[in-house]
Amino acid sequence: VQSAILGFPRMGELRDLKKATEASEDWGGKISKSDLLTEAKRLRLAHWKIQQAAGVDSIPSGDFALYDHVLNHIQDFGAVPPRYTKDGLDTVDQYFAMGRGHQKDGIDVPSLEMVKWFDSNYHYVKPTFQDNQTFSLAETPKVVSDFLEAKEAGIKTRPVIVGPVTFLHLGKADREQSVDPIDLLEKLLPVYEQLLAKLKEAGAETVQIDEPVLVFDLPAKSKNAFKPAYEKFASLGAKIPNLVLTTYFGDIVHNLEALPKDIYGVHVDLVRNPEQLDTVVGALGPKTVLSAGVVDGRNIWKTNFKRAIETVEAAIQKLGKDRVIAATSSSLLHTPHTLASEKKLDPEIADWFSFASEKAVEIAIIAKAVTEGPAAVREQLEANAKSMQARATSSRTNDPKVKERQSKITEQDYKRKNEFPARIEQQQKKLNLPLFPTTTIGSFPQTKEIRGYRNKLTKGEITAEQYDKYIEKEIQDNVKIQEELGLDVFVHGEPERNDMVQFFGERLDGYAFTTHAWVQSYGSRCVRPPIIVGDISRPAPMTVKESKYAVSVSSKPMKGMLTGPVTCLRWSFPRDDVHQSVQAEQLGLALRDEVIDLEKAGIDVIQIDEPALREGLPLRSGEERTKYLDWAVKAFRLSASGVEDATQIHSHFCYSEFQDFFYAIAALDADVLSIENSKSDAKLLKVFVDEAYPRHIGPGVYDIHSPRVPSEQEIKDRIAEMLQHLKPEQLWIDPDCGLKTRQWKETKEALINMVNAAKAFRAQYAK
Ligand code: THG
Ligand code: ZN
Repeated sequence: VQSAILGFPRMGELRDLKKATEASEDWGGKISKSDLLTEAKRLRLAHWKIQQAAGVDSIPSGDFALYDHVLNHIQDFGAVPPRYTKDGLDTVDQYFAMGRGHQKDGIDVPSLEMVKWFDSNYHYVKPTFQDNQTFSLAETPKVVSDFLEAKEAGIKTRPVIVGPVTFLHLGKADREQSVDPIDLLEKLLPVYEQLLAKLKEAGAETVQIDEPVLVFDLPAKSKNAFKPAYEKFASLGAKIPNLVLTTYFGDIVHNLEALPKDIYGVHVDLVRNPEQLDTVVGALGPKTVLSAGVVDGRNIWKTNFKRAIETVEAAIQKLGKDRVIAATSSSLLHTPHTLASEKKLDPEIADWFSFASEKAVEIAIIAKAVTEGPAAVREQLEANAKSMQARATSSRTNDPKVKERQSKITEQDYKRKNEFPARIEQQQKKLNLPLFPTTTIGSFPQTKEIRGYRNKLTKGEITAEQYDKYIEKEIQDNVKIQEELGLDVFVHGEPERNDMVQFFGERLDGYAFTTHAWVQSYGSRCVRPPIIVGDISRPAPMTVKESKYAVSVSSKPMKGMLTGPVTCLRWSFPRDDVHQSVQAEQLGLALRDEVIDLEKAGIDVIQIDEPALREGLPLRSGEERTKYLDWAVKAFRLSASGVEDATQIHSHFCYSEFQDFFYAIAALDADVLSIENSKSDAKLLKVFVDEAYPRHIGPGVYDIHSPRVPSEQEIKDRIAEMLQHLKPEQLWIDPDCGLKTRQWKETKEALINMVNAAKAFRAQYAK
């Protein structure tokens, strides 16, 4: 039985790739383009060597990307929208222009849209097609050159490509185009043929062809596209490498008709959906190999060898040793590079973890155990069983006080004292806000100086008191700026926070946090998810000190800022030994205490952000979704409902697709919702009218993801559009999202225009 890895993290041990891209010509200008490419090459080689040394049989190539692997394909297949094929942009410039926009040398093109990769926290660049789209293979496709690069270094790899149906299904028509991407299949297939032939010629025996869209409920057109595509590939016989059609993040039992029968291999995720094994095996062609994903590519827990081996052996029982591969469940892209960098973890807890480099060793051991028998790896199996046992019985995972409290939750705990109409009256008495109140989403620019101070604190170069004094000064400055801008509801600006989830993880019991465990979120941006290891509770207030200080220096209502329970859960590495609903409930209770403490400290407006609520939605519709929404909404309400009617609860979401989701949003019962809206059609707001949504809403009036300053007129136009759908007394005026990643200059300019626009409408409606 061979072992296989589906993809490896790209950033490197110390986020080397991030540092190199951000320092390269277009970004920072500190290193040249060729330095960047050299560094990328060094990283690829280093990562292949890690997997080779671990004893992995199928090592991926072509999974590397300077920005995003789907973006690589856009270039390799010649699917670059015309606005990026400009003179003066070489292929590297063009690549980054699509990823992050390009504003230089008289060229001004925004980036392509970026969206979440399935239900993960990774974002891919959306393929964007023209009505007259053509495709052509790049002269040196990256997936071919990477394969050859590895070969030259003496490492045999298995190239990874995004499959044709997935590539099209995940794409969209460009603006003002109407093409249905899936209709482009016929045009696209010849380019896949060429690419696969090229890979064969280069010496590739097998290619991993990713078709993860098979885990979705596919529209008939996409589902039916598999047959012609894979029959075409099958007809090419030995002209192309063997193909392993790869799925992950879900089961494929509802799409088995789409599975090609005469394909070399099929990969399924047996960590997420172990129950699909028998059904999938039953649907395989007579010779097809099953790649069994048994090492979790989405989480950091040490693999339970006993369980993984049993799963692989169950497959062998049916198919025989020659027709089974032991693999990671998905690419390891979603896990940090190596546990070896974590010098500060408690050894008891570190023994439970396994990051990408350690998972490479695991999958090789599992394959060896089933190939040669357990005796061949007896020592490793014993050590693993010991770790499993230690974690299962550790007092660190289990807090009876938390469980006791959970057992005492009543229906009343999910409910505010009164319904919205009574609440808003009380709130308005206290807050005395004008029509069209203005506010921001919470964070203000995180300057180099702020990060510098935090670094110094971490390194012990300044004391906690010095740091606190500095933070107070920052808060005071933020308040002063907001006074000058004339905003109505202030925020303290969150200078004391790193990431909105990491910050809370670091302050809660039941969490472990790391120093180097970065995971790519998009492009060069990374997050360091904290790890939920045990029952969660709040040992002490987490945000009260800063908020209280902010209130003391402010003349206007101050909004307290919290990350909601579902987002804390989704953007952490969750436990795999208790259901996520249990973890969300524990977070809900911990945050409830924080909300009540903020209220006691005189914070009259409290925002509980849930930007990750939607991405947690199970990928297929049906019972799973209903169940998820039920516990997710309950966790939020648990956190928010402990306050008096006069305390105003806000929530924020970073997306605007409410169609399949409206009831959940409404069920949160937040007094005010701020949502992303600046890039979408204001028509989307119609759902709030159609459903007679009674509460307040602040659809973002400008896009904060770009440094561009919107004019007052643009914002006015936007507000006017919104007022076609929403009632004036319901409408708040705010930006799309937090301002953390922006510079102060553009932030102030944009907010001045925003406040002026709001004032203009206020004057108009006062008449
Ligand atoms: N936090 C977490 N996940 C997220 C977001 C977040 N997922 C979705 C969205 N927001 C992704 N956006 C970002 C935006 C900025 C950064 C990361 C993800 C970022 N990271 C810093 C970097 O890479 O330089 C490092 C983080 C830090 O400085 O603390 O800027 O907000 N969990
Ligand atoms: Zn947001």
